[in-house]
Amino acid sequence: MNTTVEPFAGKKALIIGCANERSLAWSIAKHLHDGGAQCGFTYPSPALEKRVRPLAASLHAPIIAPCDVTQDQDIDQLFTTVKETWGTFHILIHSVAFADKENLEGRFVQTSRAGFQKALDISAYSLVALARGAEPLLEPSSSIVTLSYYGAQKVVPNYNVMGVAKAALEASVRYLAYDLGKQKIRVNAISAGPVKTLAAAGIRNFRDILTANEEKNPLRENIHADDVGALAAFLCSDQARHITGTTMMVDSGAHIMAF
Ligand code: IMJ
Repeated sequence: MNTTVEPFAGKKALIIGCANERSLAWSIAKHLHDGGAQCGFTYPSPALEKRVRPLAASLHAPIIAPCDVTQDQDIDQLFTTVKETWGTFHILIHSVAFADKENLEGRFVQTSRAGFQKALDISAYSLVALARGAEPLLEPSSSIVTLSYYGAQKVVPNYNVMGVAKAALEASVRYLAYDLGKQKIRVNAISAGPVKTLAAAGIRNFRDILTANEEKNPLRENIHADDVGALAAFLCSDQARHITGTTMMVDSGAHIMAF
């Protein structure tokens, strides 16, 4: 078993935000598992538990734990479970975002205080809280990876408060990378092009967004969940041992275009 074939042999990965088989987090879990990693999963609600259990079981996950990332007690309990099951671990995947639907259409200026706080709490602060909980259990040379989107950096119509939340997330990646660097823990974000996942469900004109993106990006192709899985696996591997604090784009080059 050489390290090229099994880069994650003996490694343990905690996956936060796998909702179903289309989730980017699921693709990441499969890539890590293919590389020899053990994967543990969390779910935020009984409804999603039903979707996650069979996926987790198919990878023989030793951890399938509840965690509502807005609840400090849930996060504490999660890491108690991780400590009991694994002792220490090596990879934390954060693939969590939520804003109220009413804040993902119309004018950003109309975003309520409560809507803004909810989006930032679930989509950005959760990374900080999870990183803090994970820190004492993460081995040196561990990796934390989160998921972002280009709406953090430029205006994407209707992305609205999620753009602000992803900007906070990408900045949090940099500050966490600085803090955790001392323990040789790396923190990076993947900014993925549009993919039809649960996070895209119900987004107005999402099909049109996919079509337009496909016509305009340099490669004239939309990305696949597998592209995200492959980049996450790279970022978690020893190949990326000196990469931290970055946001890497997997978007067929869309971000280089002026329009
Ligand atoms: C989401 C909204 C508007 C435009 C969008 C998206 N584009 C893309 C997305 C162009 C690619 C998907 N995306 C990158 C997200 O981060 C989605 C987050 C999200 C989605 C929902 C849908 C259902 C809901 N709340 C949500 N909160 C966050 O109720």
